[in-house]
Amino acid sequence: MTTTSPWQNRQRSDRAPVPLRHGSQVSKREDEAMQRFRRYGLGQFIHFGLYSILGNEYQGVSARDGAPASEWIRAWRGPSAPDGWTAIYDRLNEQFDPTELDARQWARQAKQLGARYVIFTTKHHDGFALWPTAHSDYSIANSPAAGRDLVAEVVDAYTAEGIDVFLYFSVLDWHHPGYSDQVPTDDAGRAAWQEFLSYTRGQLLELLDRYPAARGLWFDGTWGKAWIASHEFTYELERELRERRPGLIIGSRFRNDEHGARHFDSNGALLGDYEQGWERKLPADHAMLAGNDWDCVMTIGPNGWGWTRDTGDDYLKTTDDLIELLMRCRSMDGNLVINFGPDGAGRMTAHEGQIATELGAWVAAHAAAIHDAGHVDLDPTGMGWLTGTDDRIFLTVLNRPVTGIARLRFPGDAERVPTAARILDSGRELELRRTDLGLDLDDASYVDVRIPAGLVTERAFVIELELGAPDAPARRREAARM
Ligand code: H79
Repeated sequence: MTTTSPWQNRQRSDRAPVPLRHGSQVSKREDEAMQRFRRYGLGQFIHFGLYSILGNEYQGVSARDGAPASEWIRAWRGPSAPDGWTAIYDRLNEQFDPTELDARQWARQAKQLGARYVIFTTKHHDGFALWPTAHSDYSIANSPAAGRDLVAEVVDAYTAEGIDVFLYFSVLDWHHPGYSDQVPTDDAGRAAWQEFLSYTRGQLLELLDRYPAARGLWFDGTWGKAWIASHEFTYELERELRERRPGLIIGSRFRNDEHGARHFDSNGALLGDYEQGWERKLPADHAMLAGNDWDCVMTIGPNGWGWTRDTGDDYLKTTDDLIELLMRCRSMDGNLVINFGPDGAGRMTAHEGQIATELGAWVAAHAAAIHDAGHVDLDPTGMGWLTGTDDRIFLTVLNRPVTGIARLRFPGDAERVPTAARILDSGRELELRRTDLGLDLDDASYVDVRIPAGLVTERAFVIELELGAPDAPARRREAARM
């Protein structure tokens, strides 16, 4: 078996398909749950767990030089790591008590942000379950917060706000004695691994049974060699999860085929309902997605998903950065999921609060261009990102042309062309001309929209173009530039 890069098998349509026992189980879904997924547009990720107590430091010493990320602080190594560090970390359950955590407040903030789904860390790599699982002692039931169930609190509060819930679940587990990165080589190792698989299956079924309102699963930590070798088990488990919860949405990070092909099977078919490989990165263009559903999960700071007490000189993405990312995702039919990392008490940070307010205001004013609008098959404009519906095109202007003219190129035989233009949030009408510039050798026509010189906006603005049948042939080049 070889371990392949997630992207290696993408769109391998030029080859004759090979027979697979554990290939993809699904083709593109059109059911109500997936239709909802396609209209989310914006989501919120929440990373909360034992690591949130620390904020990427311990007793005033920063883990910055020794740990890969704040939520990876258990893996702190090197000179700055405290003596006996992993044992110290593993006992953090004894301090876990998020007394300020009010999931209803989180959900109200997420609503303000304009998020339509939330992905919540039920169990991260450290193995600590935020619900009182029957399958392990390492859970909230064994902490000062015993009696609480954070998964239930989040599912209930967000569902009440009309925000769908996806459960993040890490297969990689630093606490369970049976977890291994390597394929077991002796009987004891195999028995321990089987034990781990049955624990994982138990927790996943338990999550589905306890939280029937949860819509989907967002998997992580599935790159270990032993998990990759367990393709028969994971194939059967996917079947079981789907049977248990019809309509459940499962990400492509869950499993691999018998050749070790992850995300996409050896024939290029997506291994799940949506592409789950876009972690802190974005597709180069819409074409490479081949019509697959996807989301992009993004941190506000640099890599690091749990709370960070001292962000130092880290660059924190601004509202404008996030508007750009959001509209770029929507222009390629994807959802942008912005990560929030509350502190150990359960409080969101001030910067996150600011993003929720500012981005939320922008999203509310431009909702028509975001949730129901998707990819538009027109040339990129360089001015920003295009989204659209059957009868509207939206141009989110991030780079405002100094000419004062926003120009879009349409095929000459387009049956629907812009017939009216306005600024989306204010409704202000804009002058629009369709011209035949003769700028190139094809029969394209160009639509010029005048951006009023007096238009002053604090952030990106959106030009809404109404589509209709062309009422007259495009004007000749004499009419160019109004
Ligand atoms: O939960 C967040 C991350 O903790 C998690 N996914 C997001 C949503 C994540 N964990 N690992 N990764 C993402 C990428 C894996 C990086 C690895 Fe490594 C490279 C694992 C082993 C080699 C970085 C370097 C971590 C340890 C060494």
